[in-house]
Amino acid sequence: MSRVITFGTFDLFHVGHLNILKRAAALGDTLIVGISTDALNYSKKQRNPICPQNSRSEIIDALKCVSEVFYEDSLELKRQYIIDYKADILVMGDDWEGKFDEFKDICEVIYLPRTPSISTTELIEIVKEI
Ligand code: C2G
Repeated sequence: MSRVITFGTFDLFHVGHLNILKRAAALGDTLIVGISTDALNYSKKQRNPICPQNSRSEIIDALKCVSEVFYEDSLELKRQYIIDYKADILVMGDDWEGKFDEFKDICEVIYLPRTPSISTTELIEIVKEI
């Protein structure tokens, strides 16, 4: 039984998010998803996500490919989350390529190619222009 973990904000949920979650789930038996809190997002990007953390978490939790969700409160706790959730594999999109290699001592680290031509930032820009 192998356990896969991934992390993300998943704001304005779109098909790029779905693709990575499905592909991550296919690498093991159980997919656990750490959802960045609103506070963590604010500290990283100086803006709150459009959708609050409870809505983002509810959407991810409702997906067939996801077994469990939790809140990611701090980037510094990633090692602890991997240990606590007994993850065998960490999956991230390749915009994070190389950034999590430090965890290769406790799990396998896999970067999957991002889905082209869609992102939350682009969606916000498109909606703004309408
Ligand atoms: N993603 C993707 N294709 C896209 C857009 C996003 O594969 N077109 C992937 C990202 O690579 C990431 C996941 O979807 O693995 C979630 O993306 P974001 O919500 O943008 O996550 P981010 O804000 O990068 O948060 O601890 C790390 C952070 O929590 C990651």
